[in-house]
Amino acid sequence: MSYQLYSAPDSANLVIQMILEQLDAPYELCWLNRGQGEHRRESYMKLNPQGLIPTLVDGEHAVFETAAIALYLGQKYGRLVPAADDAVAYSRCLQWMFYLSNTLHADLRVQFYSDRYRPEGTSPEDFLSKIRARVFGHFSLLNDELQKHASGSWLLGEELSVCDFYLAGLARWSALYPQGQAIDSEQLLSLPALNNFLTRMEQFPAVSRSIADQSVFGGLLRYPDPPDLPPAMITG
Ligand SMILES: N[C@@H](CCC(=O)N[C@@H](CS)C(=O)NCC(=O)O)C(=O)O
Repeated sequence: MSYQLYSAPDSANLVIQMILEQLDAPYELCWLNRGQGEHRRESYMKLNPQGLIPTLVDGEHAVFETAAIALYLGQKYGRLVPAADDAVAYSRCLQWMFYLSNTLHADLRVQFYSDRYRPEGTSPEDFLSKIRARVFGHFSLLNDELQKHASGSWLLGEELSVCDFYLAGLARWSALYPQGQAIDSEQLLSLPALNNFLTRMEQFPAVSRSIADQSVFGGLLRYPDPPDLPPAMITG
């Protein structure tokens, strides 16, 4: 039976789609029109009470939060997540998934939707510039971690994991959104291990196929291009 992945173009569902592709798992994309507020409709909020995208439906079971969905799939297939009885390796995976989710992704949401978070009286440019610097700091920390491993390896070391697909998506969006005011690609790619990591991630068919499904006809992870769609379909 196919999983149903509730999605919007170039939204966090992209991470899950890349993982489903890498696992060769059957799925269908259920597109929500963000411009028309379909993610806030009662029927969808029964699946995801936050009204956020993505949600994965597996038969009777619905899971939300990108990191939780990724871990669920990895555990179900016994791939891309270390076995839970290897406590050390599993804790490393959780450590980076939490960091990606509750530090990097959480701050990226402030970058994407800065008007929702900006304190009254603060200049929009100053606020955005501070949050971009914070986000860049998180990527620097991840670059340091990647640099600790042998070249050709991944965030957890030798084994490719769900963390890598999450990091790839976050790096893509950080240099794209908000459009025209995101982190400069050159600055991001000045982090050498991150640049090398993204170059290698772009080679996975799971990555290129999934990004193409977002109506993206140009750059994938490094120097990313936005979907070729009206802005209302791809912004908050
Ligand atoms: N912590 C959530 C964040 C998901 C998220 O930010 N989704 C965005 C799309 S990328 C969204 O639904 N935005 C609509 C909104 O915030 O109103 C997760 O990881 O699932």
